[in-house]
Amino acid sequence: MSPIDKHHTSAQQNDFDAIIIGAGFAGMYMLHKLRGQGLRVRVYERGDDVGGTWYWNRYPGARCDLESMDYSYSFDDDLQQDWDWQEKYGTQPELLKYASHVADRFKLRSDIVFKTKIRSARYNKEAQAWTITTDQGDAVSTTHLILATGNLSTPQLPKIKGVESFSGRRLHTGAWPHDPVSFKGRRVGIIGTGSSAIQAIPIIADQAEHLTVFQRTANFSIPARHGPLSKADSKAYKARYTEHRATAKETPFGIAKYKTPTRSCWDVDDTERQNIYEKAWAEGGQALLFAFTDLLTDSKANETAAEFVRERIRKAVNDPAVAELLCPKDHPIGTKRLCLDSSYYETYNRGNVSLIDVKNTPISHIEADAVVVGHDRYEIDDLVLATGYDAMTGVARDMDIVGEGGMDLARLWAGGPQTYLGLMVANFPNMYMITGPQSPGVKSQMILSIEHHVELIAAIIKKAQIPGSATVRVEQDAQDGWVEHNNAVADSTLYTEAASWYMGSNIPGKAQVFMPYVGGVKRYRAYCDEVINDGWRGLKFSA
Ligand code: N01
Repeated sequence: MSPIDKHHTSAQQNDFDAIIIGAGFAGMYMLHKLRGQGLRVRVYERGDDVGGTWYWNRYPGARCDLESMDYSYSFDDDLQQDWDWQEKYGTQPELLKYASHVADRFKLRSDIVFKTKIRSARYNKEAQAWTITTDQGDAVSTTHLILATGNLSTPQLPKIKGVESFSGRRLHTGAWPHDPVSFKGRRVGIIGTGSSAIQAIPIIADQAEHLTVFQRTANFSIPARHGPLSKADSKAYKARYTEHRATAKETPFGIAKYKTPTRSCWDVDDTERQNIYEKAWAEGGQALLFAFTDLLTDSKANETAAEFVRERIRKAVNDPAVAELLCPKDHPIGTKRLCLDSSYYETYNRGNVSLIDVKNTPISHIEADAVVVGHDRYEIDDLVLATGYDAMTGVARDMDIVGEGGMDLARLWAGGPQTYLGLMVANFPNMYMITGPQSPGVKSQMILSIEHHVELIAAIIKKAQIPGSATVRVEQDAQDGWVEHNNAVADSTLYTEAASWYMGSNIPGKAQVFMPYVGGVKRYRAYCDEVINDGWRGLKFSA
């Protein structure tokens, strides 16, 4: 008899009403919410403290690309009024401090088991329970299972020959050491030019003797224009917090100031269009993408914005050949996550920074002390891997999650994720995902989407507590309809033209399917409201 079977035959009642995997912003709020409903809840977290993304991503320059006043919890007015953000965009240390403050304030840590990784989760129909096993050898049962595992939490080593044999310091941005890392006097190589690298490069360049950047795909980046947050600005925002939070829910991205655009790019002449882009560039942040209705649906419209940014890159970088290499030309702007930076392009004007194109001549292999590209050998002391994540579905591949009828989640999703609203999966009863694939999560202000999902899950669980409703299943038709809708919305945009982690393109062998919901926050929330008003259409509650 396996430990799992033994556990079930001896248990009269499940150990917990709910188990939550992950103690980032999603897991913390879910714990607070369910405890408030009187449930017995346990959270498992592989790190040794709360914070999720902000616990792991300690690379130099790590900060949020959404403004702190928006990227924060709204569920408790006292919390949002009491907490004072110091800078416009939260730094990783400040965000981690905020997570810790929330954990203290709501006394969350007593129900979180740290330094524990979940190995497997299996549904047992007879026991009406999930059994969870951990890397510490525990097996516990729960009525409800909630994956608060994040979308970018499975760091990827690049599939480059010899990467394991590098004998200097090898650092992945998503699993950065906790002790400070100094690059003073070091020859550093960095692979990757996504959001993480674009934040880290200017800071590493400032310290290192020499920094060599290995770029496969140039990315569009916009100045963050970040700086200190004045007490007066913070106070004014807080005075209208309720209104800002409500407005955010009516926008595509979940940010109050990025309203749904109303004009096509072709409604204005070239001069006015240029002025609008100039204004968005001066404002910084994601504003540029919300300038017109058709930037992400019409290639020609998109090209007007893309060329505007390329012109800014050419102006910022002194060497025309380097500038041209930094100009993205193989994907529409905004179809990969738009990066925000502080002096990224200008960093290439420094004498101690070189840019190596590894698109035309890929990195052939890595040796103990060098990265080899074709016939060229770049000797380095430290190798920084800013090579991203097995995004959105990586966790399903990492854990052994088995639902009804022996259905294996990783196998089910081998051809791309299948979910109902990015929230639940057919044949996985009482299992929920916070900002799962096919929900707007990563294409929105994440904490707003987390709060929405936490509240939906809490409401489903409340309904399941009514006698005779304990098991919640997704109807296959409802799921198929949502998958079809998700794909149709993505296909009506330019998003599918980019080889991005949204598409799974960064992981060799992964199905190329567009994963997030890009219909926008407002539309998604309206759809969910309809589902609820229709008696939780698509969900079946049974004894
Ligand atoms: O990862 P990425 P990231 N040889 O996947 C390159 C969020 N985030 O950690 O594009 C050479 O974007 C790869 O090249 P290519 C944000 O949502 C947010 O930077 O595949 N290069 C790419 O350049 C973001 O989108 C914040 O051709 C290789 C890079 O590595 C997401 O996290 C900050 C390679 C990976 O870029 C992920 O960002 C940071 C190889 N074999 C991150 N393999 C903020 O809030 C991979 N690459 C600000």
